[in-house]
Amino acid sequence: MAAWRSELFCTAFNKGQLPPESVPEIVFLGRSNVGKSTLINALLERKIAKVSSKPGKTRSINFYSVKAGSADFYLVDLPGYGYAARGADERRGWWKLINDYFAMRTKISFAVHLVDFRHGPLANDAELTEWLDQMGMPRLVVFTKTDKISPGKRKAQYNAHVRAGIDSVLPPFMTCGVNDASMQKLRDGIIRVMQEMIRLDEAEANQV
Ligand SMILES: Nc1nc2c(ncn2[C@@H]2O[C@H](COP(=O)(O)OP(=O)(O)OP(=O)(O)O)[C@@H](O)[C@H]2O)c(=O)[nH]1
Ligand SMILES: [Mg+2]
Repeated sequence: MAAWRSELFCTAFNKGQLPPESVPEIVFLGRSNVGKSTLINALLERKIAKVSSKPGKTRSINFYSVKAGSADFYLVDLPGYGYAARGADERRGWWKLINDYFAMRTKISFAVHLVDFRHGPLANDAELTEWLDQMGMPRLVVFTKTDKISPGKRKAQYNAHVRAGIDSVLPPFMTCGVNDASMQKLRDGIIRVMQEMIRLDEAEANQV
């Protein structure tokens, strides 16, 4: 598989700042502090997205343009949801930004939904899942922070999460954003899902 070349393409704090649509957009979503920006840095092998131990670090929609061989796409880092310390106004602002983004864009390929491996999907993850389902948005589930569970317990934990019911276009990936052993598998998975989405879109377009 070709190496990924990337740059920060655009930072949007409101819908007026979103870039023109061009290549497929792969959107990273998940609770605040789950590790979205860390995972993007690991995938891109650069410290390009800002990371913090305090929830609520990413406040804008950040578009990273990626070239992987002949494939061009954006990885889109969204602010996390469920950050309790935010006031009601800020939470409303968050929903507005995210809603505007999903409502306005026609090139969103699929969502990468990050879930903390220690807890599995929580109530607001279920809310997000339902919201994505209502939009018919495909979802790839990625577990983060797997290093926080001892290696001997990981398999049982994985099976327990899957048994509890996880809907994902591929079996959920296990990742640790601070160690890139798991990243090549995820890079390959992301490209595979994106190509499948392009194939489905083309098949649909040919039917009409
Ligand atoms: N041990 C461990 N720590 C991680 C992992 N991924 C992220 N972290 C840590 O978790 C914290 C939050 O990471 P971020 O990447 O900023 O999380 P985020 O989801 O982008 O957060 P928001 O921007 O607030 O939505 C940081 O202290 C990271 O170093 C992981 O796989 N393992
Ligand atoms: Mg972030």
